[in-house]
Amino acid sequence: MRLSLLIFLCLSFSTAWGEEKLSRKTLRRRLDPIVVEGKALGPMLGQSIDKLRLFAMKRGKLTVVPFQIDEKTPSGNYAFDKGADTKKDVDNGALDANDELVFMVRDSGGQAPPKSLKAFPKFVEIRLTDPKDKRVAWVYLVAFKKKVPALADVDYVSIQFDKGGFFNIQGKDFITGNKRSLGNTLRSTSVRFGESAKKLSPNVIDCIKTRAKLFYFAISVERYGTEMRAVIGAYIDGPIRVLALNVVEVYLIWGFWIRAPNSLIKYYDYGSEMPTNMKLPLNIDSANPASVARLSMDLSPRAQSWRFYNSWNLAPVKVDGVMSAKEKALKMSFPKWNVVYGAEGGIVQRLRFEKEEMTSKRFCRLFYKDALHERDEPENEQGHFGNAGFEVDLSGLKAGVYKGCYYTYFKKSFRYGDERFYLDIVDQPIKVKVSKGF
Ligand SMILES: [Ca+2]
Ligand SMILES: [Ca+2]
Ligand SMILES: [Ca+2]
Ligand SMILES: [Ca+2]
Repeated sequence: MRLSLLIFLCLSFSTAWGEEKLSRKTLRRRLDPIVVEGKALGPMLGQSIDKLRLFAMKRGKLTVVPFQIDEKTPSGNYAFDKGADTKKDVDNGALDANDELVFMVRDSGGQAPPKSLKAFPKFVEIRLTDPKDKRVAWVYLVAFKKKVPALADVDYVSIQFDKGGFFNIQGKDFITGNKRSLGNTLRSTSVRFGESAKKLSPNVIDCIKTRAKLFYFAISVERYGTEMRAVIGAYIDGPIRVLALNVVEVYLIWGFWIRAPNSLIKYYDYGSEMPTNMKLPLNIDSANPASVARLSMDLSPRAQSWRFYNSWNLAPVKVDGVMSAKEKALKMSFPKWNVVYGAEGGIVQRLRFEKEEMTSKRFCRLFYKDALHERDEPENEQGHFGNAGFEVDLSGLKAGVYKGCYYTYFKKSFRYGDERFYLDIVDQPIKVKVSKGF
């Protein structure tokens, strides 16, 4: 009798403890944005977006956390509400299958006990799991009928345009802009680190550089960033991300333009993602020399005592405007990622394609030059200064659409190895599971 009572006590104790353990937030990741398509949010479909709020358990209390819902039109374009070429969804502000719920993983919390959810008219539970270590966290999307709680007072990232059409993007650790690059949103010309506009480092970059050397019917065509048209057509500026429609065109030859239809720039508080659909209007020769496109970031000599390293060259080399023996001996294979960093901060860059063979062709490689005396127009500060990026071999590509994405992450107080937190965003995407509320 006494024994069975003891066993009973043990069992009930372990169950209670088990539940408690289960419901705690264990997820450690902080940087990742979470994007959930409407179609995964079943019971919330058709609800008015105005009346939705996202909650997380914080210190034992369900608290409103920052989120945004980006609507998409039936044809799959974002419903940009600002700028020149705005679009509207057709369902009068309701959540539907192709709209997107977006929030930051850091705002998640523990699992809410059922009694704390009783007051919610309608909700779904969203569980987040890190695929690497199985750590978990939760948020709750709630649809209200009448009394809707206030939104969280947080704006992680914002975009400001000035009269000339130039813009600045402010994230957590940085401000970037294209002030010195007329009419080309791809060519950022400024990166400054700091938490507020008042306390910023000097601008550490010269500019982002794009180059294409193509062979078409054995005619060599060279194109520089200045011959591109890239403008922000329309945009969404929410608390979690800025989405801008990037209209990119590169004049090729004989009236042909390489167009990048529906290309976007997504800015989060840690940096940018630039998914680009490159539409080649014609077949490119499989010639020797190769047709190559280059994308790189040239630093400014103001970036003093900065270093470069990457996925194939883990020992940092000195950025000082001179190619050292170590720099000349860098392994030039196409990098999984590149890092430049110094006292002001660090910048991680990645270029990935939907089809991996795009980066495994013969002339795909690292681009790296640290040679201040060698001009590399167009530029604001003469010469290559830790100019690091990617060269993609376009030889033999057939006409068609090629999908890729260019990622740039900015971090102040960057320490060697910090890139690992950013690489997980794409390499180890957080798993999302939505369950119906009772
Ligand atoms: Ca929609
Ligand atoms: Ca909608
Ligand atoms: Ca050097
Ligand atoms: Ca330069």
